[in-house]
Order: sequence, then structure tokens, then C-alpha cells
Amino acid sequence: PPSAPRNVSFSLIGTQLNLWWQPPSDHGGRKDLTYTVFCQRCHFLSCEPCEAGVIFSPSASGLTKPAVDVDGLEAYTNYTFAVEARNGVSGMGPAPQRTAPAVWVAVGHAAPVTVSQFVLTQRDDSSLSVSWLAPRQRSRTSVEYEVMFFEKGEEARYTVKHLLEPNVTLTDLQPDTAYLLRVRSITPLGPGPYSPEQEFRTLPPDTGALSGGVIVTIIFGVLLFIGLLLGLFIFCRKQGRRRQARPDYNTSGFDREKVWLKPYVDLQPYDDPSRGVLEFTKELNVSCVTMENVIGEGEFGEVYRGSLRLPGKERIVVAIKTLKSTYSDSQWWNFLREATIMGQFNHPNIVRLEGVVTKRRPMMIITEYMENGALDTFLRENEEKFSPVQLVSMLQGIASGMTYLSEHNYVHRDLAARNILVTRSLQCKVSDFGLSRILENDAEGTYETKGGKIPIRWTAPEAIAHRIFTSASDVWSFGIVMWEVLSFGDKPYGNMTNQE
Ligand code: 30K
Repeated sequence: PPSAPRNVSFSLIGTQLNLWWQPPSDHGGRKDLTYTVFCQRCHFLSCEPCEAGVIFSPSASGLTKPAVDVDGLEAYTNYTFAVEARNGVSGMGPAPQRTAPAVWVAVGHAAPVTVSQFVLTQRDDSSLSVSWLAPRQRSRTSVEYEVMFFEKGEEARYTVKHLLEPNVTLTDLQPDTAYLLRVRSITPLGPGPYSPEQEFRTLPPDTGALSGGVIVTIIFGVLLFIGLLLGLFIFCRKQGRRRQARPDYNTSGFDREKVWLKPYVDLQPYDDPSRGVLEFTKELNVSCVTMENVIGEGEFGEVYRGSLRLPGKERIVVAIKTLKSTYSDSQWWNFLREATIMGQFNHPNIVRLEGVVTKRRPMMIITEYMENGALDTFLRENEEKFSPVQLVSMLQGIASGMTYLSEHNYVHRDLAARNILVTRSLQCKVSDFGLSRILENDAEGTYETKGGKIPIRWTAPEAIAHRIFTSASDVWSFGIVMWEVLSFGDKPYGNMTNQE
């Protein structure tokens, strides 16, 4: 029998995988070598054989060439692929290792696909309804469609519509006129190619006189509609009154649903910052908190790994930021500010606050534990180990956290890979809030005029020059983070000085 194939490699574009490998070093002295590919779908450490929807071309077994294309993988799913070499005497007698080490493939977003098979579902003299075949979708990938249409011969005056479903109704069209439309699908990986142009024509204007019966029907219809509107209006007013009369159950302020999409509240308006903290965070009993070992440096003191055991709840692993005993007023203020801000957010890509200890020393901010630590060091330590799709899905997570922050009117001002934390499953979460005044302990906060240090390499020009920090300048920093991530943690602008 042959030995195992060598160096199994792959490339992944969207959900389309290409696998190839090198032939075994020992063919067993025969010429009837073939390969078989085994596919498993994995969730954490448990794997099961791939379902029938995964298609191998030319086939999964009996391959004579050392390569195969795999289609029909599901987005956001992990797979392993093992390649076995066989020949006519495989299975007879003791066999050497004939399967190459399995490769692990983490599929991210699906790539957009060309849409086809347009059908005109309805039309009249001013509208056209068209649907098309949704690309074969075995995944939860979000797909949107972009329709571009224009009157035939008037290509320069086109209109673009975005849709979540594979159909569109174009309205306010000219009667008896031909329209051309093109459609493309868009996934988080970007837009796909446009479909070929499709031509549809509106009906000629309807000039037929209305018969008496039709007029009576229309009058009834209009009356019924007005009645419905009135009913709805009265119903809504009653509901509104009932809601106003209802008492506010939760006065502790820890009900995060309440702050959904409302601007975050800063500590600034409180005379006594400790009161502000009470409104948005949970004061924990120190006896529930166990500190284990130091995992890094925070802005105000050491960060520990530890555990939190709340009464009646399971023990959870947490990170504990401490405020060193020699704190200054401004450090104390920023420490409380970070907890207050973090306590108002609730999003999968924002580091979650478990609670605070402010009544005992050292003061502590207790947050979720992130198994892979800070993104910049994590990438540097794992250079070239992730596929572009994995890197882009990290960035997608950061973008989603930042979108959430901007929706709550929060400007981060220090978005950088060093301030992003990574979970075991490579999910990225934004951290380091409340530093928006002074970046006291960020080593990158170098340039200083009145108003504090600025991390030059990450900061938008208008923020450097005029201190105009907005969500738009956070977007600039996100651009720098994209560069950091795709370069596996290189320093932006390399060896150039901040001045350059
Ligand atoms: O698990 C962790 N949860 C955290 C919550 C961690 C850190 C923070 N805040 C820091 C974020 C980065 N910023 C830099 C200016 C300072 C504040 C909040 C956290 C860490 C961690 C601790 C200190 C610095 C950076 C990250 C963490 N480090 C780890 C290292 C780790 N978790 C898990 C493993 C590990 O192995 C080396």
C-alpha cells in the first residue's frame, strides 16, 4: 500500500473550497494510486460526517489527480478534510499510515452569487413586479439584493434599490414603456456580478370608462379604509395612555433594555461620580470575587484573571481590572467612567461588564474573560495562521461593535488592535472605554498639546489637527485596524516617526 499523501493545502473563497496535496513519497511500487477525501463538519471538538449537500468535483473517492473542488459548504461552519491514498493492495495486510493529517477549514461569510431566472409576476400601466431565483442558500449568511433599473435608452438616468427579498416592485413608471433592470446579490463579502439586463414593459394606459358597479365598489372600499384608520387611531391612543399609567418597575438602572439605542450617559453630569457608577453598574460583594493571576497591564493597574461566583449562579471566569492604590484623582475618575460607560452597553462585540467593587480597596472592574487576550499580540503570535476570510470576519465583528457604539453616540477615540480583545472562538470585542479625555497610559498616546495625548498613527487628520473626534474619525481608526489585522499586527506606517 502507498504511504500518506503530503502537505494538504487549501484555498477558500466564500464557501468554495479548493484542496490539493502532494502524492505520497512511497507509491508501493504500483501505478494504481487513487485518493479519497473525507469531510467532517465540526462544532467545537465534536465532528460528524458532512451532509450530502457538500459536493466534490470530480468526486470524493477514486481521485487520480491530487486535487479536488468542494462546493456547498455552509457559511460560519468549521470543517476538517482528510486525504487518504490507496492502491489495489490497500486493505490487505498491515498498512502504513495512509491518511494525511486533516486540515481544519473555518468557513466565514458566503461569497455573493449571480442571480438568475427572472419572472415578471405582475404589471400594470405604472408598475412592474419582478422576482428572481435566490442563489442556493444553505447558510445563514445575510444576502441582500441591489436592483438597478432605467427606461430603455436612458441608461444615464438609473435608479438603484436595495432589497432583502429576491423580488422587487418598481412603481411610478411610464405607461407602455420598456424598462431594463440588472440585479446583483450582496453578502458581507461584498457585491457579486450584475445579472444580464432584463427587459420588461409596462401596460398601455387604462382608458376604459368605469361602470356604475365599479364606482359603488370603490366608494365602499374608501369608506371601509377610513373606518379602519379611525379604529387604529383610537386603539393607539388607548394603548399610549395605558403605557403612561404603568409604573416603572426597574429603578435600579441595571435594565439594559431601557438604554437600547439611547445615547449613553456620561459621568460628567454627576457631582459625585460614585453615584453615577451606582446607576449603571452592579456593586459586587468582594467575597464573590477570587483573583488568580496577573494577565496584563491596564491603564490604572494590573489586570487579573479570576472567578466570580454570584449567589445562586455558577462560577464564571472573569477578568478583573484593578485601580492601583496610588491612584490620582483623574485616574479614579476615568476608572469609574469606564465602568459606567461599559455598564450601559450590551452587544456581542463589546466587552461585557459583570460588575464593580468600589466600596473596598483595591477598586475593581469585573468584565468577561477573553481567552486569547489583546488582538495585536494575538495576531503577532499567530502570524499567517488565519485565512483572509477569518481575518475579515474578525474585522466584521469589530465593525459591528463600533456601529453599536456610534448608534449610542459614543465616540471611542482610541480604536486600535491593542484595545480589541479576542475570545476562544476568535470573536473580537471592543474594550477601553472612558479614555476619551486623556490617553494617560496608552504608550501610543504621544502627541500632546492642550487636552491630552493622541495615538497619532490611529487618528484621523481632523482629530489630530483640531481635536474633532467623531464617529467619522472612529471610522478612520477602523481603517487603520483593518490594516493591522490583515498584516498580522504590523505597526502602522512601519518605522516612520509620528512627525513624518
Ligand atoms: O481577558 C481579558 N478580559 C479583559 C477585559 C482583558 C483586558 C481588559 N482591558 C484591557 C484591554 C487592553 N488595554 C490596552 C491599553 C488595557 C485594558 C478588559 C483581558 C486580557 C488583557 C489584560 C490586559 C491587557 C490586555 C488584555 C487578557 N490578556 C490575556 C492574555 C488574556 N486575557 C488571556 C490570555 C492571555 O494569554 C497571554
